[in-house]
Amino acid sequence: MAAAQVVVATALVHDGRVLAARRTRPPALAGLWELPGGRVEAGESEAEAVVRECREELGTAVVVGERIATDLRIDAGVLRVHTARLADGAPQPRALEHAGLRWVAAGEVAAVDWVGADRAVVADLVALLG
Ligand code: DCM
Repeated sequence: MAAAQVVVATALVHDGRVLAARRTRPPALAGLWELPGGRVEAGESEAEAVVRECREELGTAVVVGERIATDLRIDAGVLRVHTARLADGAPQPRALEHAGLRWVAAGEVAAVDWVGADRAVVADLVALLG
């Protein structure tokens, strides 16, 4: 049996806030907020996937940090969260995938309407933001 598909999510931190992106699809997830990311492609490391997804979806260059939280089972496979910081360029919602972006402070993380998997990471994000 093939290994589970890995999906990376990016906890992109800047000035003490983490970036949340509002999904436009699929209908079940539209309007909910996520940590930007996507599927790791063949031959790609998780860190490389984080860099590529941030470039494609946000138009920004990032430096990847450590992995946080535990692996989360999702329909698509397994979700792994990596921290990152901005290297260059302000994030913009470039892809059709995101309707908006917001920078979320520690005290606001729990109140965000996260997609289900990302909701499980709330405590880790609060700890990360200090
Ligand atoms: N996904 C998620 N949380 C994220 C990023 C992705 O639950 N932070 C899920 C949504 C999709 C799958 O992973 O089911 C693939 O993501 P995408 O549709 O963005 O490629």
